[in-house]
Amino acid sequence: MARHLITSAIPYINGIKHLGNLVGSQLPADLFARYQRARGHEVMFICATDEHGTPAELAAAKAGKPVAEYCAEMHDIQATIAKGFRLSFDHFGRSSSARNHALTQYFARTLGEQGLVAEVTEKQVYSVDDGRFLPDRYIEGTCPNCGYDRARGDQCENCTKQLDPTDLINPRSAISGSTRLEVRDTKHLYLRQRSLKGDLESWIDSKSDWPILTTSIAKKWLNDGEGLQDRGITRDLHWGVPAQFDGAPWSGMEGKVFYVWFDAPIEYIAATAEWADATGQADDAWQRWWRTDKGAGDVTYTEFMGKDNVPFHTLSFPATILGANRAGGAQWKLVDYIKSFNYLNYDGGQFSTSQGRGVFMDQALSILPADYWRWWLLSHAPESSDSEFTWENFQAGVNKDLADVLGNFVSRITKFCRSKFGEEIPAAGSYGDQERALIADLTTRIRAYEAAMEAMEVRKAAAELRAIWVSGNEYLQSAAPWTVFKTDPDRAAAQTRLSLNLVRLYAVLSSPFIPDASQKMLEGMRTEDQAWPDDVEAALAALPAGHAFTTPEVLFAKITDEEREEWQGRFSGIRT
Ligand code: B3M
Ligand code: ZN
Repeated sequence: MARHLITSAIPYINGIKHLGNLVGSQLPADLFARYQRARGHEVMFICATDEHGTPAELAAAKAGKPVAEYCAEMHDIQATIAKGFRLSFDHFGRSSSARNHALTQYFARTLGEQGLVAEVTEKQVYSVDDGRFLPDRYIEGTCPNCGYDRARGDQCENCTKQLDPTDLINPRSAISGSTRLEVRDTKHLYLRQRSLKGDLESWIDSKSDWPILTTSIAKKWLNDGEGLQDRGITRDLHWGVPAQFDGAPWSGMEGKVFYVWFDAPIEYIAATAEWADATGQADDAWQRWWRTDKGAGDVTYTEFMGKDNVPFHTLSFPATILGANRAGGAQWKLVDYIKSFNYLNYDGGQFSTSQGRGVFMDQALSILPADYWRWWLLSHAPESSDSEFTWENFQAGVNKDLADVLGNFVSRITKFCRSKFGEEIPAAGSYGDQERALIADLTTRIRAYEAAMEAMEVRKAAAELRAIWVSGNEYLQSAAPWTVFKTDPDRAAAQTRLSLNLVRLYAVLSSPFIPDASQKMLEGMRTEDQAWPDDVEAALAALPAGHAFTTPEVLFAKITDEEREEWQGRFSGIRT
């Protein structure tokens, strides 16, 4: 039994995620976690909400709520939606947890003790009336380029020009509107990543099996232009992990917090500690996943994320780990494999949270069950390039693969058996050449499916699974027990016995993609036997003659043209 630590990028707290976010990290991570569990391995699957930083503060202010209250509410909402999509996290944590505060401060202090943290004084805009420094995007004013009067300190939304806050004409605070702004000195902590460049480079070079998308982004940031830069890891914000603790090798950080991208990946570790706390276990329970000096040496750690998150996971977070490991005490686990994704587009444009464009996770579940979305999204995952969601394509994929192929197979064979032999596996007859050919074909395909799943080739795995469903359908079509029954009922019984066993086999193989339908198939077959088909012939004898079943309800309803048109219209606009 192997041990798999699996993390999905942790979604920002400010708002409900869209389907593009879902397919870029949480959903493929869930697929992999479910697959590894189905193969009998020990899995720790972790996700959380990313609750710090300016976007969280701004969203809370917009909602008119204290930020802690806003985050608690949004966390519950995201957790409920994740359950709706059957995301099987062992724990869905919160980056604002006490565990993450403690671990973030621990890492910063340890890095400091290794001489890897520097104090840097910078100039930043201070709002006298707000009593705080303003991050660039908290400053608004008139764009010097186009005259737009609500340009932000980092960029003008109207003409897209990148700006410095000092470029703005008539600058004002986006929080209060106050124009009493001053440029003041402020001190921040910097992680000296440049002195970790050698370690990072040899570590990345040792990962010859990583996807090109992952390594190309990592190398670009490592070597482009001036190369890897030291990085500010504190901010002048109120909400976050305070940059202060006992025995710190620096002072003057009062009122400052760590930068959200410093504490967010540490939350992968902290969420595992939160899991141990929530399940009443001691520290070794989570440390055996994360500390190689505490038994994590045999853990395989895989991270899932969208391509925009790759630099933080190939450089920043590993720099934190490599630097802390230099201290020689606790030895933290580095990631073994990073699976990254391109973008999913929506109907001729981009999904956009800020513009409310596309289908959001709660909306998706309000019109169709999770399996429909899971199947379509995973079978169209944006792996080698960006991919696109269109309603036509969605309708076609669901109707063809789920309704016509899988759903039809299950319904046809169970109904046929009920009408001719009753609701139990028929005993008569034996298998011939056609069945042996099917078993050989399925064996080849199942091994290919396993290989694609192990390699996290999501689309390929979906294609193999679909081919496995098609094989059964084609067998049933050509065996035609409904015709054979008229002349040779025993032969028809053998064909039916095999086909009903295929239903159980499909339930087992399909469960990482469509867990609810798989459950229905198992319930229909009245079995809890979810053994993986290492030996296909044996797997097709799992339900013995005489075993009773219940003809299941329709597994997948087809999407009609009227529904498609209605949804297309409903989701063409902007969510408000
Ligand atoms: N919250 C960005 C995102 O949701 C960020 C990921 C953090 S992973 C540690 O895409
Ligand atoms: Zn402008």
